[in-house]
Order: sequence, then C-alpha cells, then structure tokens
Amino acid sequence: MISHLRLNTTKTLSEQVSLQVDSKGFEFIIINHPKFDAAFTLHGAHLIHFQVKQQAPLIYLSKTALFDDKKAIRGGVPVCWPWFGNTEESLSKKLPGHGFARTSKWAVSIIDETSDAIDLEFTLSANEVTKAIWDHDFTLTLKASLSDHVELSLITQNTGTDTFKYGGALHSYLCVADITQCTIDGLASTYSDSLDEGKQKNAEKTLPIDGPIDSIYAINEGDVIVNDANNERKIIVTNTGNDSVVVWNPWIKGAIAFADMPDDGYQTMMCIESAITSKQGVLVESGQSHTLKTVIK
Ligand code: TA6
Repeated sequence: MISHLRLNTTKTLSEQVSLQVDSKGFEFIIINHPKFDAAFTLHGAHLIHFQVKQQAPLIYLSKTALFDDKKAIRGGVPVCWPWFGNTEESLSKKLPGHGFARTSKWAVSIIDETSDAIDLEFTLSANEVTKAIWDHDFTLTLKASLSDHVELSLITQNTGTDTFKYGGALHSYLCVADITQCTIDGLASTYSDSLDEGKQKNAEKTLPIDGPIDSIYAINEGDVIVNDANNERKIIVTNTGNDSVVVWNPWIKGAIAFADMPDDGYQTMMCIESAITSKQGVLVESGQSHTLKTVIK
C-alpha cells in the first residue's frame, strides 16, 4: 500500500524500524515487524499504514495522498488538534481546519519492540509557530502500540499556567473492501447531521452506507463495529476520552472534489473517529493532562 512511495532508508532506528525519505526528503518511519507492517510520517505523527501479515490493510491511505509539509495527508489517522473541523474562532482568524497538529513536525521519542508489538511515542511541544496560532503552552504525546491491532493514545498536557480548552479527533480512515457492502453497528439512536446544518436526526440501528455521510454521534463508550463484508471481517473501534464518534465518507462528488483522492477512492474507506466535537471541549488545567484514545482491531 505504500510501495509506490519509493522511499530510501536514511537511518536504521532499531531492528524493525527505519527512517526513510521520499525524493523530496519527506520523512517516514517504516516498521517491518515479523507480524505486521506499518508506517508513520513525522509530519503530523500520522499513522499512514497498518497491515497484519496475510490480512487486508486495516488503515486506508489515498493512492494520491500528497506528502507536503504544508498539507494534511489524506488517509491514515490524522491527529486533529486543538480543535475539531472549523470553529467560529478558527474561521474568523482564518486558522487551519482541524487544527495544526496534523501539519506540524513531531519528534519520535521512544521505540520499544517485542516479538508481538512495537511501541512508539511521538511528541510535539508549544513553539513560536504553534503559539502564533494558539497561544498556550502544551506538550502533546501520541503513544502508538502496534501488534495484531492498533492502539493510539493522544495525551494533551497543559504545561502553562492557565487552564485551556481543546477539541479534536483521531480521525481514523479505515480500509474496507467495498463501502456499499458495509454496515455499521454500535452507534447511538440519534445523530447530528453535518451535511444538513447539524440537524438532530434519528439513526437506524444498523447503519447502511449508501451515500455521503458526515454524522456526529454523541457517544463515548461501547464498540463501533464496521461490518466489512467483502473482506469477511468486522473492524471494531473502541474509543475513550472522546465525547463523540464521527462517521464520514465523502462519496463520489466529495472524492472528485479532492485533489488528493482518486475519484473512486471513497469506495474503500470509512472514517470512524474518536472525537471531541462539543463546543465546551475538554478543559485541561495547568499541570494536568487528558487522554483521547482509539483502539482499532
Ligand atoms: O470528520 C469529518 C470531517 O470534518 C468532514 O466534515 C470532512 O471535511 C473531513 O473531516 C475531512 O476534512 P479535511 O480537512 O481533512 O479535508
């Protein structure tokens, strides 16, 4: 799924992990574990690939995703932070949608590997660039534990003196065989429809996917199950620290409008996001931290 990127190794970080670059010097952390393959970019601490050997990939990456240090990557698990989508403030100040974490360069700080798993830790701390956008002191840590499944924990630490509010998402793009053959279970009985001015609507118990969808379900417990029928599997997503689950697929018109997704790219992806979307967000006091997590099996 990432072989088309034509990467060259610049540094071996451990037996199974290397730092690789594309022809423009864009940096990737490539993981070749005996039981699975995975890849991150340092740009955004973005998981762009995860596949257990002999299985279909779990995470979708657009074949035409752009690897550019100014842009967000289409696919994988974008770290949307410190706000979700656009807020009144981000619109009025012309700040980036879904915040700046996904377009910032992170550092990789810990790598621990066993015969079953690899744990990595990425960090991003407040700096001049982030302070010009969002004037708070913070350290953001993405802990990734990869084994026969994916666990991502985003820890927001307030290193300043004042309480701050944040929102965001682990905006996971799941890889499915055929979206028209997928259904979703485990969502709430009502949702806010972002395609219809956020109107509250009643949901079906088992959700079919037969058109564009951008829905916010105000749930923060239980499993969300994607029945990926043509892969003969169920993808189970378990979130914690969130206030909602966002379900998104742009469908054909949306895919055509994206420069970084093939026109048929919507057919093999489904976003199930561990999100903080409410206006009140999460308040983090000075010296305190909050964890937003997703587990994808
Ligand atoms: O999470 C759903 C959403 O906010 C949609 O409204 C959609 O625009 C999507 O994220 C992708 O956003 P992006 O900024 O990555 O194009």
